[in-house]
Amino acid sequence: MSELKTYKSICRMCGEGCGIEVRVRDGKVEKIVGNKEDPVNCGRICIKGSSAATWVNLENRLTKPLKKTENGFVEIELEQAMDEIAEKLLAIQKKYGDNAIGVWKGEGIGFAQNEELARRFIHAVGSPNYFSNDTQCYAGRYTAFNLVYGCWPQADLRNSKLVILWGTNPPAAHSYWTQQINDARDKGAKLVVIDTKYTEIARQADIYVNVKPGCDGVLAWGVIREMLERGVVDYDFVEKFTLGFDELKAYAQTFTKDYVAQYCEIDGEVISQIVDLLDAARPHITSWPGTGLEHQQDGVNSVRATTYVDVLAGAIDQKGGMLVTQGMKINNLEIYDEKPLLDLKPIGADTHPVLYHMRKECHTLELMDQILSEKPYPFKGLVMSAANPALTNANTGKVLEALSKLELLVVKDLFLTETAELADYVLPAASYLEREELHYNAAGHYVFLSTKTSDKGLQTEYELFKGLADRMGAGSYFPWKNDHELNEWLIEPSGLTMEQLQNNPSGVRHTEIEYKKHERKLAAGEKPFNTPSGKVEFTSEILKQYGYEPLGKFTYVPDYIAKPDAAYPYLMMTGARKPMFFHGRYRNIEQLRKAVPHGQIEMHPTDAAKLNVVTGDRVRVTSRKGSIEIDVLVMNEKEIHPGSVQITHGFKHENVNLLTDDDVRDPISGFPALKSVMVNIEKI
Ligand SMILES: Nc1nc2c(c(=O)[nH]1)N[C@H]1C(S)=C(S)[C@@H](COP(=O)(O)OP(=O)(O)OC[C@H]3O[C@@H](n4cnc5c(=O)[nH]c(N)nc54)[C@H](O)[C@@H]3O)O[C@H]1N2
Ligand SMILES: Nc1nc2c(c(=O)[nH]1)N[C@H]1C(S)=C(S)[C@@H](COP(=O)(O)OP(=O)(O)OC[C@H]3O[C@@H](n4cnc5c(=O)[nH]c(N)nc54)[C@H](O)[C@@H]3O)O[C@H]1N2
Ligand code: SF4
Ligand SMILES: [Mo]
Repeated sequence: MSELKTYKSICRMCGEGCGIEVRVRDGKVEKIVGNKEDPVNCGRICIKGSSAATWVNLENRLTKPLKKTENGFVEIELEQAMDEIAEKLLAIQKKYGDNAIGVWKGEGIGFAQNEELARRFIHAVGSPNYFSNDTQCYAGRYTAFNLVYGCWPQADLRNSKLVILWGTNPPAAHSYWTQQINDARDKGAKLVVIDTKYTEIARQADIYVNVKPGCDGVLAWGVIREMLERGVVDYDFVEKFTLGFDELKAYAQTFTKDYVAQYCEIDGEVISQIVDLLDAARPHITSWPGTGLEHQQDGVNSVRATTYVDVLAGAIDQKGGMLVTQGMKINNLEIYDEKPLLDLKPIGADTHPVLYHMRKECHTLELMDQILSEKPYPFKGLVMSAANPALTNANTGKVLEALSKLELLVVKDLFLTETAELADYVLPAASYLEREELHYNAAGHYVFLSTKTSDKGLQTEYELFKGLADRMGAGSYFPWKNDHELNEWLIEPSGLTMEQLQNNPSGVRHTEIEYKKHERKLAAGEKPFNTPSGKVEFTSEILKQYGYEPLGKFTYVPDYIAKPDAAYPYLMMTGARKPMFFHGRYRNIEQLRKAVPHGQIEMHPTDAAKLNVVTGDRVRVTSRKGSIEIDVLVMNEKEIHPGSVQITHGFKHENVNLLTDDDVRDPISGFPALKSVMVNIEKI
């Protein structure tokens, strides 16, 4: 008799955290459907979510640790692999210094406890070098938001009356947001989309603005100027709760409609139309900047300028506005207070001090340079989990050279990825369906405990870090016997119990949502916002402290405008999301790969005519960093600017990161400008 069990859990095929129902037959995941009781996705899941049943059961899933020998990889036992890795890490520290090793957490395990475990581990063994995918993702926006509001806010989309999307395409990237935006629109909300491509969401917008890449800051300042002129400003909020309004007013003067229209190559009237919508909807306004802004040289300041629009409209911490997050009270795994290790020079903390100040994030691009130059100190050993930088980090050529130079590279993954191929040891990972973990939905204040739905006997993230720490003399930092004990300890301060979470797999609300907390705090004599001044900071005290311009000016003009190069006449954007893939992932799921089997370069019909190519033809794309061959996809006239092209990353044979620059960066976050790369294109 076969046995069927069903579990309610949380999907982690991407970072959205949709509720799922997992059907497990005889210990094997058989089918995944949406959990209708989940308050976030309300039962709907995407193609990646349902494909997980195929993904975790793929034939070539890693099950045994691999060790690289002269004859290639050989399988070894886990205990032996862990013993040898720990011994080598200690030997490197002894020979080169405690900071010669580091840890790198990728998107595959997300944020929350897995990120914190990696941070805890590396500090516990005496090195400050924690790296992650977040030096190309999220941390730029996190920095911008925190400089202004002192938190990473949440857009209360469902209750919003106006949604403004800056360089983000939810139907591809954030599926349940699309549902929430649709719910709001059913109640009359308006939608503005600002994007360099006529995306799925742009097609639905009341106003679509086709802005020139990297120029969103200019448009936002144009909107700010008009809001000030027309008095579309919550003066009461501005007066009580903001810092730097006079500087903002003075600077905005430059951004007349004509100036903005010319700079952004748009119709200036659109600014008045946006301000009309802002006026009608305020304060129930949500806006969201995506990677379209973050992956530009003016990323942090462009995002800051978009937040100024929300602040002036009075949307901060309003129902249907930008909510100031109240996280769940949990125990902190990080040990930065006890062991800051700043004297050991966290990599990138000197070149990008604001990022380090805000995020305690070392810089992966700086790491590559440091491995190669050994300056200011040698870096020799890296433990990486759930990342595939050979496909995802800017300037792949340098990534391959640097990672190959390490004395020890350990990669933990479900599959033998392009990065794992470079490793000295590869550790098979338990997937999210094979471990117990806490998940949070920040906008709704929900917490979920995901379940171990099946057990392949593979190592979890906690077991990796505990196992290494035990062997390296830092076991006291990992006293919990297993993931369950760890989770129990984590939630202790919340007042919730594991039983409560287990009995409510569709989520528990940890705190009621409170709006306008700044008013209560002001009355109680507390700091209304978690910034140095306690106010919303148009002019940032932290930036001032580090010698940057305090106001979010459009200071960092993209290279393609400031320093054009005739040898590379096309402007390439990269990384526009496809619903069936996730960065380097899921090309190994046949039904998804079939939908888009190869990478493609998307271009305007005019450019295609100039190059004498049609869809399916092959071209060579060359940048200052490298060259790839790729198929052409000619877009509709309206879909993309003439002169601009787009390539999605994550394809092994058409790896666009062979072309991206690692040295064209946002000066505050140090993020690479992945969405404006100058290239040449030739037919082959
Ligand atoms: N299916 C799928 N979903 C994902 C991911 C995935 O790989 N696949 N990745 C996840 C991750 S880690 C992240 S960080 C998020 C990212 O989420 P998003 O940032 O929403 O990603 P995209 O949907 O690619 O949206 C970026 C948009 O920016 C536009 N753009 C490019 N340059 C500019 C510019 O200068 N200005 C403006 N206004 N627009 C510009 C592009 O045309 C594109 O439509 O997605 C997450 N969701
Ligand atoms: N050109 C260009 N490059 C980009 C971007 C872009 O827009 N343009 N976007 C950037 C962004 S926003 C991001 S976030 C990064 C993401 O870059 P990465 O962090 O490299 O993300 P993935 O390619 O998804 O790789 C995740 C790996 O984790 C593995 N994995 C999945 N689940 C688990 C697990 O439970 N445990 C372990 N140990 N492994 C697991 C997967 O098999 C996969 O190999 O890419 C960036 N790269
Ligand atoms: S959007 Fe898709 S992949 Fe992401 S959590 Fe939801 S179902 Fe899973
Ligand atoms: Mo990301």
